[in-house]
Amino acid sequence: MIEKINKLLKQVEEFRPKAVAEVEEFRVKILGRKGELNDILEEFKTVAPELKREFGQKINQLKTAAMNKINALREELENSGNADSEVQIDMSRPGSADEIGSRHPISLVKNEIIDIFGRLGYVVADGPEIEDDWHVFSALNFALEHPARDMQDTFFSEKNPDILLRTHTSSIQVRTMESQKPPIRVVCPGRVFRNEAISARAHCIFHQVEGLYIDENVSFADLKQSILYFAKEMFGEKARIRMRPSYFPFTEPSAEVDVSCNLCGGKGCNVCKHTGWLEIMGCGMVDPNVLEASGIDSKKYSGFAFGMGVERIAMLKYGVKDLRLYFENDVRFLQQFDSVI
Ligand code: 2NM
Repeated sequence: MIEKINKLLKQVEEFRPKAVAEVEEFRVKILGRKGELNDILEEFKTVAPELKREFGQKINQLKTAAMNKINALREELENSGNADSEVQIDMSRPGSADEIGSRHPISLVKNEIIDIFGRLGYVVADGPEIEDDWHVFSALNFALEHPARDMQDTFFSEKNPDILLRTHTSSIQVRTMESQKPPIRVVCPGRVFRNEAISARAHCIFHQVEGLYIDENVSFADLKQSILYFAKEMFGEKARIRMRPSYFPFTEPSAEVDVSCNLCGGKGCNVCKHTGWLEIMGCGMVDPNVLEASGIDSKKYSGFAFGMGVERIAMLKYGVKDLRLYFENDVRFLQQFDSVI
């Protein structure tokens, strides 16, 4: 034990640190809770009574020497100024990697939708989130008593009932039709707002991408093939689609589009509720009333439109079960969608 103490005394004596951090490391090694001194004190308990005095003095000598040395070195190094401490940076130490963020899955899927339609010649159009009744409802053939105009479904301005938060991005398409001549080929991504209770499947703010194509002789066959192209690009070459008749105020005829379930390949599973199909969007031929309301000659031109919820597409693509994950921004969720785009 005496030998061990002498060895440590020698170490204390010869200790020549370059930086304050080394002093602290040394202090922990000698005087720390799990340090050398405590080991010795533990051993001291078993020393014969007649040797306790001598050993005790030796231990105190070590403790005092270590504390004095450490305090002196600390002061010396701290006072030695910046110029010196800069020289003492260890340039050979590996750097710490920067943490790089990742794109939000909603942005990834939104951008992918835009890219797919971009390859078909669609350009992005933008518009305001705070809209007026005309661009959200009236120009889109919504009857005055249509339930979507209800306070229960739409956020209206308290001061002016003509001002509201858009409930779909079709309002951008109305603005496009008002300001451009056909041919028109636009995709309209954006946030939309609905007065709904929040649950695993619904949120009062969500993201949509809607598309609009207007030209001479645009047919339902063009619509169907465009949507099939989209489904294959988004869900894989094996994807098939089916269309079910539906109703929207702004399209006639209208359809709901299903894609074959990419998880079970159409055999039936929990996600597709054993139907083999997943609903991905609504679409239809733009109602002539809508074209005329925006100043487009419905005798000369026809067009199709479609709309989809980005959260829904992202849930189906990534197998996310609860919509709320997209809004909570828990990095453990978000980091699973690593990307450099
Ligand atoms: C959908 C479904 C069907 C749509 C229609 C229009 C417009 F402005 F051209 F009339 N924009 N978007 C449309 C059609 C949207 O979403 C489910």
